[in-house]
Amino acid sequence: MLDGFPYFVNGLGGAGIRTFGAPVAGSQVRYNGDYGALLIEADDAQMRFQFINRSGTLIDNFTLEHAAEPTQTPTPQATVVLQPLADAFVDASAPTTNYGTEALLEIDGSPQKIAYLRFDLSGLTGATLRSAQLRMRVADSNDAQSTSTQEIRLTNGADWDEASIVFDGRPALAKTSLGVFSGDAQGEWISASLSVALQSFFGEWATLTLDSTGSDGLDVSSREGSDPPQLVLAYDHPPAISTPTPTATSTPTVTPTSTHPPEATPANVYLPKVNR
Ligand SMILES: [Ca+2]
Ligand SMILES: [Ca+2]
Repeated sequence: MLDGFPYFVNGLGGAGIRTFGAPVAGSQVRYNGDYGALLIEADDAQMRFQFINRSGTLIDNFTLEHAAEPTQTPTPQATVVLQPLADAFVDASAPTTNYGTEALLEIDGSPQKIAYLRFDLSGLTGATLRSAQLRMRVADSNDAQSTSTQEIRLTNGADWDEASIVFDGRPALAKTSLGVFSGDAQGEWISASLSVALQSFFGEWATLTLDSTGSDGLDVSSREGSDPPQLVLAYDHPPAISTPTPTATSTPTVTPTSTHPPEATPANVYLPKVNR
């Protein structure tokens, strides 16, 4: 062992075995009883050195342990509840009428009624979304509940205006569904789990749309109503501390140097006795 580094000098693979000279300072083990070889096995956790002679006897071994992983600061988690910046529905049976200030959002398949809800996700740049839920309160009015399924889709947040959006010229719906509402009851809060694909809009505005192919319409409170919709997001902040690099001493060092000239038959083996 020299300056904290283990050195292995293995000369027992050549011609005749020589006698020892004076041990080098720091030497721990030496062996010249037979020929042999150094077996090195390594995995993520350690590197193990074993000198084994021709008869299979383990003469000495040494193990380098991987330095312990630095403790990482737990990623802080947070939950935010967002209400829509804007919401409106459009109605195929009144294709030029704007419903941006109504107290209700109506979703139906016949006639087709589609709701648009804009959320501001600009404060979530760099965060990692863990879960997302859209919560809405079914209206108390007659037949507000629905036995149909409503698809929740994600689209660009900026290309419509609450005060002017109408069925004709409405923004196109995304093909992929983020989640669904189904089986709701009049006057109750309903909740739908959304795909974390919503994260793709972190840092900007996002629009959630609700549409249905069923014929039992759903009426929920809009942001102008008594119980505005809620988007509940659980997310991780970016890690505050990066992982430190391992120290230099964690690197295994094996230096097969020999004090003997090349033409001489090597004979001395110095094997550390650490961690036996
Ligand atoms: Ca509105
Ligand atoms: Ca209904």
